[in-house]
Amino acid sequence: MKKELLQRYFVAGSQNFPDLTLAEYEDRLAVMMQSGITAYQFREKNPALSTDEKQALAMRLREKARELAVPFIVDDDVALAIAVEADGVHVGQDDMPITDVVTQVAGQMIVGLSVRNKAEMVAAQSVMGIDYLGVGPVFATATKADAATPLGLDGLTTTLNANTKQLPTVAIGGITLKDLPALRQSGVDGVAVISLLSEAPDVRSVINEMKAKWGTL
Ligand code: 3NM
Repeated sequence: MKKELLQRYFVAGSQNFPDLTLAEYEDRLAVMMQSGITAYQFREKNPALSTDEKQALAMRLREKARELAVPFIVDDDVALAIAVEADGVHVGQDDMPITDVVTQVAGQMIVGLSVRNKAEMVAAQSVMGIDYLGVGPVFATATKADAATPLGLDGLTTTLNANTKQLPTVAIGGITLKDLPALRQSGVDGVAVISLLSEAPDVRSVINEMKAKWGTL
């Protein structure tokens, strides 16, 4: 996996765009994919969608992502990731066990795992087949109801220091534009965000700011 794809990783479902119709949400995502997000994670948690509607949405977004050459990663659902021929799947510590995930799909698609602290980072080092690690929440976030205690920048550094295999890493949780220089300095390969982009009045300009603040790699 190219670690550059973690630079501007947009995570979202239609629940993060309560003011948009589903069609408008799909159009907004397409704009983001054209404007420089480097990966998209399908994290659909809208209770109004049936299982079939969710799969159909995943399929449409997957096709759009393919057309625009943006990696399409499915959150917490290996079966859906396989069904829509996703580029990857991402799981948290409380989702399907990472060992089961790598058994099913490692080598065929990107495998991402969330780690919330140093102990989880240490444990992740002994699992073969993980392609990247999400680390967070770095800052307090209102977007994920059950997010763990924020690491802060010091906690992030401590956690990254335990990444002895030097797997690619992406920071997540409460990230805003002003945090980017410090996060770049921490050594993470990129930032995963929801509200920074889902609540942006002008997504193109925020993505351009993200590019400018991260610099060219
Ligand atoms: N996962 P925002 S924090 C989806 O810590 C998610 O694993 C987290 O949203 C984790 O950028 C989070 O709006 C929410 O804070 C990120």
